[in-house]
Amino acid sequence: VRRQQGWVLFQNRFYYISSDTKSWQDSKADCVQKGADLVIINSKEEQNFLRKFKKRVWIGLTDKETEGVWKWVDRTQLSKSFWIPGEPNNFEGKDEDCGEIRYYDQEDSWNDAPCDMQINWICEQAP
Ligand code: 2F8
Ligand code: CA
Repeated sequence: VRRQQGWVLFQNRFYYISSDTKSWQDSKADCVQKGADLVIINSKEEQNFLRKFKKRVWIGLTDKETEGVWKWVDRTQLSKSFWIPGEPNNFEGKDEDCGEIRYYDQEDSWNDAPCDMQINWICEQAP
Protein backbone atom coordinates (compact mmCIF):
# COMPACT_ATOMS: atom_id res chain seq x y z
CA VAL A 1 0.00 0.00 0.00
CA ARG A 2 1.08 3.55 -0.71
CA ARG A 3 0.24 5.50 2.37
CA GLN A 4 0.57 9.23 3.06
CA GLN A 5 2.60 10.04 -0.04
CA GLY A 6 3.61 13.68 0.10
CA TRP A 7 2.60 14.05 3.78
CA VAL A 8 4.95 14.91 6.63
CA LEU A 9 4.50 13.63 10.19
CA PHE A 10 4.92 16.04 13.11
CA GLN A 11 3.84 15.33 16.69
CA ASN A 12 1.33 12.62 15.71
CA ARG A 13 -0.29 14.53 12.85
CA PHE A 14 0.21 14.51 9.08
CA TYR A 15 0.74 17.72 7.12
CA TYR A 16 0.61 18.33 3.38
CA ILE A 17 2.38 21.27 1.76
CA SER A 18 1.10 22.17 -1.72
CA SER A 19 3.41 22.72 -4.64
CA ASP A 20 0.92 24.88 -6.56
CA THR A 21 -1.11 27.94 -5.58
CA LYS A 22 -4.85 28.48 -5.11
CA SER A 23 -7.40 30.77 -3.44
CA TRP A 24 -8.20 30.08 0.24
CA GLN A 25 -11.52 28.40 -0.65
CA ASP A 26 -9.98 26.18 -3.36
CA SER A 27 -7.10 25.33 -1.01
CA LYS A 28 -9.59 24.29 1.66
CA ALA A 29 -11.52 22.19 -0.87
CA ASP A 30 -8.28 20.44 -1.86
CA CYS A 31 -7.58 19.57 1.79
CA VAL A 32 -11.14 18.30 2.33
CA GLN A 33 -10.87 16.20 -0.84
CA LYS A 34 -7.71 14.69 0.68
CA GLY A 35 -9.59 13.78 3.88
CA ALA A 36 -8.06 16.69 5.79
CA ASP A 37 -8.60 20.44 6.22
CA LEU A 38 -6.49 23.59 6.17
CA VAL A 39 -4.06 23.57 9.09
CA ILE A 40 -5.16 24.67 12.57
CA ILE A 41 -2.31 26.01 14.71
CA ASN A 42 -2.47 25.31 18.45
CA SER A 43 1.09 25.74 19.68
CA LYS A 44 4.37 27.56 19.27
CA GLU A 45 5.96 24.25 18.26
CA GLU A 46 3.42 23.74 15.48
CA GLN A 47 3.79 27.36 14.32
CA ASN A 48 7.56 26.97 14.14
CA PHE A 49 7.28 23.63 12.34
CA LEU A 50 5.07 25.17 9.65
CA ARG A 51 7.52 28.02 9.04
CA LYS A 52 10.10 25.43 8.03
CA PHE A 53 8.34 24.85 4.68
CA LYS A 54 9.58 28.34 3.74
CA LYS A 55 6.48 29.20 1.76
CA ARG A 56 3.74 31.77 1.99
CA VAL A 57 0.71 29.60 2.77
CA TRP A 58 -2.99 29.66 3.57
CA ILE A 59 -3.90 28.37 7.03
CA GLY A 60 -7.33 27.36 8.33
CA LEU A 61 -8.15 30.78 9.71
CA THR A 62 -10.97 33.10 8.62
CA ASP A 63 -13.24 35.91 9.81
CA LYS A 64 -15.69 35.43 6.89
CA GLU A 65 -18.59 34.81 9.27
CA THR A 66 -18.18 37.90 11.47
CA GLU A 67 -15.68 40.62 10.54
CA GLY A 68 -12.96 40.77 13.19
CA VAL A 69 -13.89 37.46 14.84
CA TRP A 70 -11.19 35.01 13.75
CA LYS A 71 -12.04 31.33 13.86
CA TRP A 72 -10.39 28.12 12.79
CA VAL A 73 -12.01 25.93 10.14
CA ASP A 74 -13.28 23.60 12.89
CA ARG A 75 -15.14 26.69 14.24
CA THR A 76 -13.00 26.90 17.38
CA GLN A 77 -11.64 30.22 18.62
CA LEU A 78 -7.90 30.92 18.65
CA SER A 79 -6.04 29.60 21.69
CA LYS A 80 -2.70 31.07 20.59
CA SER A 81 -2.08 33.62 17.85
CA PHE A 82 0.98 34.59 15.85
CA TRP A 83 -0.09 37.73 14.00
CA ILE A 84 2.56 40.02 12.52
CA PRO A 85 2.50 43.20 14.64
CA GLY A 86 -0.18 45.46 13.12
CA GLU A 87 -2.16 42.52 11.69
CA PRO A 88 -4.96 41.64 11.18
CA ASN A 89 -5.70 45.01 9.60
CA ASN A 90 -8.30 44.31 6.89
CA PHE A 91 -5.93 46.41 4.77
CA GLU A 92 -7.58 49.49 3.27
CA GLY A 93 -11.00 47.89 3.69
CA LYS A 94 -10.05 45.30 1.06
CA ASP A 95 -12.04 42.60 2.88
CA GLU A 96 -9.11 40.52 4.11
CA ASP A 97 -11.00 37.56 5.56
CA CYS A 98 -8.44 34.76 5.27
CA GLY A 99 -5.31 33.98 7.27
CA GLU A 100 -1.91 33.25 5.78
CA ILE A 101 1.61 32.61 7.02
CA ARG A 102 3.28 35.48 5.18
CA TYR A 103 6.85 35.26 6.49
CA TYR A 104 8.80 32.18 7.49
CA ASP A 105 11.78 34.00 9.04
CA GLN A 106 9.85 35.32 12.07
CA GLU A 107 7.60 33.57 14.59
CA ASP A 108 4.86 36.22 14.46
CA SER A 109 4.07 35.68 10.82
CA TRP A 110 0.30 35.66 10.27
CA ASN A 111 -1.42 38.16 8.01
CA ASP A 112 -5.04 38.60 6.99
CA ALA A 113 -5.31 38.76 3.19
CA PRO A 114 -8.01 38.72 0.49
CA CYS A 115 -9.31 35.13 0.17
CA ASP A 116 -9.03 35.13 -3.63
CA MET A 117 -5.25 35.63 -3.51
CA GLN A 118 -3.37 32.63 -4.95
CA ILE A 119 -0.68 31.18 -2.68
CA ASN A 120 0.43 27.77 -1.45
CA TRP A 121 -1.41 26.04 1.38
CA ILE A 122 -0.94 23.48 4.16
CA CYS A 123 -3.44 20.74 5.06
CA GLU A 124 -3.52 18.92 8.39
CA GLN A 125 -5.06 15.51 8.99
CA ALA A 126 -6.75 14.93 12.32
CA PRO A 127 -5.18 11.89 14.00
O1 2F8 B 1 1.66 46.24 4.97
C1 2F8 B 1 0.92 45.13 5.34
C2 2F8 B 1 -0.07 44.76 4.25
O2 2F8 B 1 0.67 44.38 3.10
C3 2F8 B 1 -0.13 44.01 1.97
O3 2F8 B 1 -0.89 45.11 1.49
C4 2F8 B 1 -0.09 46.10 0.86
C5 2F8 B 1 -1.07 42.88 2.34
N1 2F8 B 1 -1.94 42.56 1.22
C6 2F8 B 1 -1.74 41.47 0.46
O4 2F8 B 1 -0.83 40.69 0.66
C7 2F8 B 1 -2.69 41.26 -0.66
C8 2F8 B 1 -1.91 43.26 3.57
O5 2F8 B 1 -2.71 42.19 3.97
C9 2F8 B 1 -0.97 43.63 4.70
O6 2F8 B 1 -1.72 43.96 5.84
CA1 CA C 1 -3.56 42.28 6.36
